[in-house]
Amino acid sequence: MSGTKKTGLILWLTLLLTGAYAEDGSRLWLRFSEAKVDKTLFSGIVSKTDALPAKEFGMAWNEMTGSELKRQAAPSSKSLIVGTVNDKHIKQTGIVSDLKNSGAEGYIIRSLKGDSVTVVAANTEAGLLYGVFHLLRLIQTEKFSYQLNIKEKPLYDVRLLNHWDNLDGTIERGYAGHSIWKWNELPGKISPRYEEYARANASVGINATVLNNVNASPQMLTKEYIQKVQAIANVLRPYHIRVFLSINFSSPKEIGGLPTSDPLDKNVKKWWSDKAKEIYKLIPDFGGFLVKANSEGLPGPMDYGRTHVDGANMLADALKPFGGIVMWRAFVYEPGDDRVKLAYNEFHKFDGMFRDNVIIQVKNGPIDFQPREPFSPLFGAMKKTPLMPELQITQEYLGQGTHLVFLAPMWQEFFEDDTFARGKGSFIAKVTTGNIYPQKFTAIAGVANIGEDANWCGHHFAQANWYAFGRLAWNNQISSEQIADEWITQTFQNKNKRPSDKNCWLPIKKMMLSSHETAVDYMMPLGLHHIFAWTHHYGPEPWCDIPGARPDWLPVYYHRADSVGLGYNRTTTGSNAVSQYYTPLNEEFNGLSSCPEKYLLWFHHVPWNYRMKSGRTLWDELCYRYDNGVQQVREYQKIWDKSENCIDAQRFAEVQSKLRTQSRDAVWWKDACLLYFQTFSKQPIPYNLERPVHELDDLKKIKLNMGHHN
Ligand code: BDP
Repeated sequence: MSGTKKTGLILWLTLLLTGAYAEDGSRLWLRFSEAKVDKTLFSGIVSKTDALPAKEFGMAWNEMTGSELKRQAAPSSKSLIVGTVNDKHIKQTGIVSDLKNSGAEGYIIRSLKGDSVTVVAANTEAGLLYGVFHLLRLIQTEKFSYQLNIKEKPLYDVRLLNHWDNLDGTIERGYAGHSIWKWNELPGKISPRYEEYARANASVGINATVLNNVNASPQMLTKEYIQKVQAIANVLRPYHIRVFLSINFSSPKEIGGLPTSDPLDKNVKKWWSDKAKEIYKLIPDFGGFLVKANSEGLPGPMDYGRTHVDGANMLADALKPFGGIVMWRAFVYEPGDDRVKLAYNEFHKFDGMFRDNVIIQVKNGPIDFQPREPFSPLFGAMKKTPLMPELQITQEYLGQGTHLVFLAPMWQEFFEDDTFARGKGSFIAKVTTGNIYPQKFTAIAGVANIGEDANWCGHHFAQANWYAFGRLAWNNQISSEQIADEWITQTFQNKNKRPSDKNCWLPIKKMMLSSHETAVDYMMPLGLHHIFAWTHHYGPEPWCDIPGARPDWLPVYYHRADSVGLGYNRTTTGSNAVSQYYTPLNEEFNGLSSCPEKYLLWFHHVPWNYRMKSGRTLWDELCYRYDNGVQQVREYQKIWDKSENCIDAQRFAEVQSKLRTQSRDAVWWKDACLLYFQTFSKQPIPYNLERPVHELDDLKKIKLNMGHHN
């Protein structure tokens, strides 16, 4: 090796070991070099040398301590033992019988009495990998001890990301740059990011991914692309991440040369069976298909007079011999009746008619990832059909790549909602994990917010939403507060700022935990929804009413403001969407005074002078909510600026700048909505509140050029 090369290597190693990386957010929450770890915590590791979990631990240990964790043939005092039930050292610990009900992904982390030995044990290597990442998290957050006794297994079987990535590298509703999947380079060239992606997902328990957009190109299933998918699957496999694909229902016609894609046509069936065979030959652990059919103009079985059942079952039959599943989306709505009711009406009648390898993927709310929605009434309504929640990690309707909005509290609210499907206590958390009606398998999806930006997610705090999704998919009972704590400590800690430094992290945690409610306040409080600007869904456009456009894509359809009041009457005297919920929830939503105020304008058309619980009129309350949203964002700016000495310069500056935009946007939202609704209420904004700083006419002229179709 030449002298300069050697110096280069040494420099590189020093940088690696001292943790002097650029603080661009690329290391996500896996910043092991920043953890403060006593080198003598473990004396060595007892594990199979070629096992990935042990390797991952070893790498992290190197980063944390700057030294190698030596391998031991047999445990001694302070050893770390990492192994499956087949390893002799695990057998000797007596843990094996405790792993009986841990399944393929569960694990135990236990300190053995006496000589401070720590054991990570599981039935399979997948379980072991999750166990190792749990142990690392404990060390990173300074929660490790020699008195551990942890037993975990995931609540959902399939915990998957849905990438809405197109084959040309663009991402539908993506705000972090282009796609990380480099289709034009694959399969020859493998980006190093694929493995980093796999590691990050495994570290939070995500075990599956759909690589392409639900608005799927038929190209995806060509031989050429399946080979590219195979190359990605090969990188993800060691991290126990299975690959799925979104498919276009017209594929047999588009790329198969058939005259039809009718699901009952025997040539069409054969085409799909052959296609499945072709895929599984290259990707033996391929997960299956995600399908958006007869939705927003996409093809589907109804084009041939067939039903969703016909379409889903045909695909299920093709995948069945290989163990694949079909995730069939319930996101369907045709212009006509109240959009809120459509998915329920279309799907609940099919209960019990799907094959046992079909699962219906349902968005958390009945419309479309609005800042706040009541849960979709399909949850709990389908008793004999597995359902999986679809959450949106990418912030399409929540400030996109710019606003700081931590989504865990919103998802927690969803999991805690009671469907009353089998009486009180039928929470979504239970319904969707097969604890109310048995489900052969369970799953949960999150629409990814990942792109090729250095920090992966566009906004540094958007990483917390990826992290939170993984943690909740593992266990939907973890509190938002715990998730925020874990994430902040791992993501922002540095050698000088310890997790115990409350002054640094507490205000940031408070900011995160209130940030969703804040966004709801400055965008759409009290049950307002879908008053976004046409196409891009970033800013406000409550006045938007384009002649000839689909009414259910227009804000005026949703808010129904008039001289009497505001909101959509979905009670028994209106569209009667309330009737899709079980008693007593339907009655609670139906009553003006019993309806939770956070959903008031979702279910009721409310007079401007209606008295709210605060004693204010609806109009005044609306003004207060918008104003509160603005004030809160300003508080966040203060919190952030005060934490300057806790955060590295680069991430500090980047978040600071985004908060400034968010603060201006909040005022934009408030002024736009209040000035517009004021043209109906004809009442003054309460005089103790800040005055608008915009003219309504100017706001109406804003046209952001952000693209997109609806
Ligand atoms: C909406 C998005 C649109 C998606 C659609 C879907 O605006 O881009 O294609 O949902 O989920 O949220 O299919």
